[in-house]
Amino acid sequence: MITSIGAANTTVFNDPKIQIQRFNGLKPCKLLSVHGGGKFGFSVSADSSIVRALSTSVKPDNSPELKRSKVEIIKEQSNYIRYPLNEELLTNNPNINESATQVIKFHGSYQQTNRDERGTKSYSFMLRTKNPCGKVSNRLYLVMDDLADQFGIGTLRLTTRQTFQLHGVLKKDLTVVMSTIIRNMGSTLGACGDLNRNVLAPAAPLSRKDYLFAQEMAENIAALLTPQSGFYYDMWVDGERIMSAEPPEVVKARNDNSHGTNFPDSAEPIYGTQFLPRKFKIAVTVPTDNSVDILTNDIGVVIISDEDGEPQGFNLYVGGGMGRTHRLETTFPRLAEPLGYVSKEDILYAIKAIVVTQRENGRRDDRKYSRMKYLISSWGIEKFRSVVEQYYGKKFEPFRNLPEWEFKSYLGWHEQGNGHLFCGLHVDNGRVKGAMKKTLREIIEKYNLNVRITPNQNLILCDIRRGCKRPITTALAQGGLLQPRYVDPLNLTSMACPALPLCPLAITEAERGIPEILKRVRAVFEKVGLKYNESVVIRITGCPNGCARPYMAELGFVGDGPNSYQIWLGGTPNQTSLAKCFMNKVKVQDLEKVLEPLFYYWRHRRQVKESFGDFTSRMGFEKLQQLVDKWEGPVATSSRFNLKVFANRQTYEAMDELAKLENKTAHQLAMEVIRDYVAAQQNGKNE
Ligand code: SRM
Ligand code: SF4
Repeated sequence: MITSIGAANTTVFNDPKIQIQRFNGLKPCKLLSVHGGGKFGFSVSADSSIVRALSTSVKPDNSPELKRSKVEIIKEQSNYIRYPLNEELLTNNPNINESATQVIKFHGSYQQTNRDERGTKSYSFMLRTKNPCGKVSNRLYLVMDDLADQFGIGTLRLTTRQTFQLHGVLKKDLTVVMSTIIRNMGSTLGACGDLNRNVLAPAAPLSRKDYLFAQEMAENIAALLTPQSGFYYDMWVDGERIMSAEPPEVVKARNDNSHGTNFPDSAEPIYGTQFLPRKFKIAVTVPTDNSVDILTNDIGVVIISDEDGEPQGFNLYVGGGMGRTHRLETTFPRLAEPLGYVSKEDILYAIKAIVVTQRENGRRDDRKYSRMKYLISSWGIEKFRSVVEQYYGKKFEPFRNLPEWEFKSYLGWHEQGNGHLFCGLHVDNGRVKGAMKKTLREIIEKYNLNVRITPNQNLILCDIRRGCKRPITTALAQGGLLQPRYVDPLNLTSMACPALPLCPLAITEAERGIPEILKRVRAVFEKVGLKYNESVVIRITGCPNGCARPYMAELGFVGDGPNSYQIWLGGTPNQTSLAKCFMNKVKVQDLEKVLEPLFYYWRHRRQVKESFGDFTSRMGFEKLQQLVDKWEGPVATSSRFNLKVFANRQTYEAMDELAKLENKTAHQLAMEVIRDYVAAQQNGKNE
């Protein structure tokens, strides 16, 4: 038995108001090491899948204490994420101090300023919810919609991790907004901060065994890794714990300390006082469904079912992540890699073992290198696996074979499989606003619908009775929420992060810039003769942190200066390969100089059904660079024919109104409708 893991001592800090239980949170890792040597707490027997904890004496660890980042000290002195936020909330200042800014993240909020405004800073708070598998109850949706109007900037943001963001909440309103969310069975606990973030799972409300199981697992993993010390409820609802009951297997797995994972007497048995070195991200899915961008997560969990479709266990991937720093090659985006297979009874224990391995070994001195991807990169997967196995108490079985991944958007109308329908709606960059927000609210309220947020910033209306399909479709169209066939295919798969004006890390525009960029890409498509229904996955971020996962896109734009972007190429439509940086500092006004030759040669030199991403990877950057450098415009072809359209006034005005909602001209929209119609007729003929 390893007695020193989790042993607590009490430290009283200078401030008399805080007495802190300080655990050896940073130390127990030193007891563990991998195979061989003198100071190990575990041994792995070669012929057995069982790893046993040993009661051998452990050499004292004399290695010098590593430097710790500022945030580590703030966490340690926060009395489990309370101080100094509790005091800062009581002042009349519009903002909170630096330490409280770090602490409030664990409560699900970021302090921000409006970067469009010059002079005095106007402070506000962004709140982010936690919604495992994107599930949002009817009641919570309506509450969030109201809160956005009453206390926010009048919009809701659907995020790339299936949550809501509410921007623009003033400090004086924080308690009322937080408590309203909590009392309506929502939560922002741990939506930000150094802990497990929202757990992704396919948003489709299909009543298939594997999908239901994936969603249940996402909820259980989220519960397992939810903070336990009560700071959230103390801060916002006077300590009243308003939460759903946890499944007993989750409580059992959390409290289990058979393999030295826990701080046994701590208010945070898994996290201790220091929580994790950095944010931590998990996604669960079923084979083929890569709607969750599985390989970009710290842990990717894939359900493995038997021939009768009965879930049996899970494949685990580890070590994905997107964030990087410009011109610092030691930081990089990384794809998760296979770790192994676990049976369904063991999954929570395996997840805990991985989290604890990162807790104990992830770097805490420099936050740029604290994500688990850097630990795995430096150790290699074999060493990582064997350390995890020590905390898990078993060996992983070999990773099971998986079929190809597909991107599934779930847009449009679908059967749920239980007699009801669901309808996936494309929401440009996840921003729910204006007429569309009003319409959505009316529909969700009138038909009493639950919703799901997708990892692609879209929304799914669930549990719709068949008879309601027609009136809902009409109401949606009137609010500008068009069925996918009426949305430009480029928009359907594109994403942009919020960036300016509120994100403090933004270097340039993303959400506000993308409509114009997509229009220009469409124009380039037309110029080089690409068909309307051909598409590429485009993702834009205002900085290299990669919030809209641009490094998985076929064409990624990553802000690297005012009005300039890096161009990343080589991702695939199913998000399974990592893009590479093709060009730096391309000014936004010069994008066509790069895109025109790339799209022109894709059109003319691609292999049958070759995607843009695969084409750019096959050609190689050297060749592509030559093509861009030598580009003098497309060889004149007769790819554009003039088609004049005349309409009566009523039709024109209706068209114009619809077009404005989509930020287009009436002529552009008319051409799209005609093109769609002709394509559909042609497809019909070919079938
Ligand atoms: Fe992110 C920081 C927005 C998903 C990597 N992200 C931020 C902050 C909070 C800026 C800050 O630290 O002050 C942004 C707030 C902007 C605003 O005004 O709203 C922000 N991130 C977002 C969202 C809203 C983008 C979106 O378009 O939806 C996503 C919210 C997710 C959620 O609901 O939990 C969001 N962020 C992501 C993702 C994608 C994902 O998780 O699948 C990533 C890349 C994956 C990863 O983590 O490796 C991501 N965000 C980052 C990073 C870089 C982390 C790193 O490892 O280096 C930062 C900066 C940081 O943590 O220091 C960051
Ligand atoms: Fe902000 Fe950068 Fe994330 Fe965009 S990618 S939201 S600019 S941190």
